[in-house]
Amino acid sequence: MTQTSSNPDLKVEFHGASQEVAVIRLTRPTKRNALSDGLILAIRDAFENLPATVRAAVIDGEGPHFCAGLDLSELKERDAGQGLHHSRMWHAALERVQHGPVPVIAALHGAVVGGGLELASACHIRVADETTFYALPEGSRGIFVGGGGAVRIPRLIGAARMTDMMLTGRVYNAADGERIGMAQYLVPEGTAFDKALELAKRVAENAPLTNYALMHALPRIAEQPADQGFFTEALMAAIAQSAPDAKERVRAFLEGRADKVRKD
Ligand code: 1HE
Repeated sequence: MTQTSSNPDLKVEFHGASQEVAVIRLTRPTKRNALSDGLILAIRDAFENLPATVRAAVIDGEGPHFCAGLDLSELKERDAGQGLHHSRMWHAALERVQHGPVPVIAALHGAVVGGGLELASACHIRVADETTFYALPEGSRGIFVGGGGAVRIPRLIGAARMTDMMLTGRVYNAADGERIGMAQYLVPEGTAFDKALELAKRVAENAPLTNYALMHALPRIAEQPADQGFFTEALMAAIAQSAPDAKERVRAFLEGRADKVRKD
């Protein structure tokens, strides 16, 4: 099933037996999926309006590049106040990706640059194929990140690496990107979407409260001082294990009805 978006540069489709995976695709390949204001708002709207059947999402980009970042043709003269509101609009949209209803898996290929890397860093899992490259050309364009990159990217790769990328224009290839933490998976050319969809179907099978805890509790716990983190963890653990779904899943394992952990 395909749901039309209010913006022609974004398509939303549903996959899986019960339409449990939403695929949100940037469809502006002639402009390398550059993110216009309209496209950023369409991403926000897509996550705000996901049907209740959806348990996981994939973000993909049509064509050879995932996303070339901010649509530079829209970067006209803005005064300081307009610039502030523009950045806050990106924040609101990417907040819906990171803290929306379901885990999001990015299928990366080709350019993942500028605002494209900011979008990718708001996702929960990044799968990159061998053509992927990462850059933050903001430094050479005389601007700064504004889509949450200053908060999210250092948490993936460290502030020192991000500083180097922006000061020197350093570009990381797919293998080095995976090594430093840009992506959790590195796959052969042309297979990032298939791998992301496979992972999304698996994520969709989890208990919803487990996925909720991973999206909403874990990042907060990671930011807390240890003593508070242990306490928040205990609260989240108690809530998750008290759900009927958790009790049934544990019973299924004890009765030999559930998969064992396997190394392959
Ligand atoms: C664009 C954009 C864009 C391409 N805004 N139009 N981002 C950047 O600084 C990256 C700029 N883009 C590039 O470096 C390259 O385009 C790519 C490496 C991504 C791809 O190269 P290539 O050779 O495949 O494509 P191309 O020929 O450069 O681009 C094809 C068309 O897309 C061309 O338009 P055309 O009308 O001449 O065909 C390009 O102008 C257009 N295009 N990228 C507008 N970004 C919240 S703050 C975030 C701040 C940022 O993201 S700054 C970083 C912006």
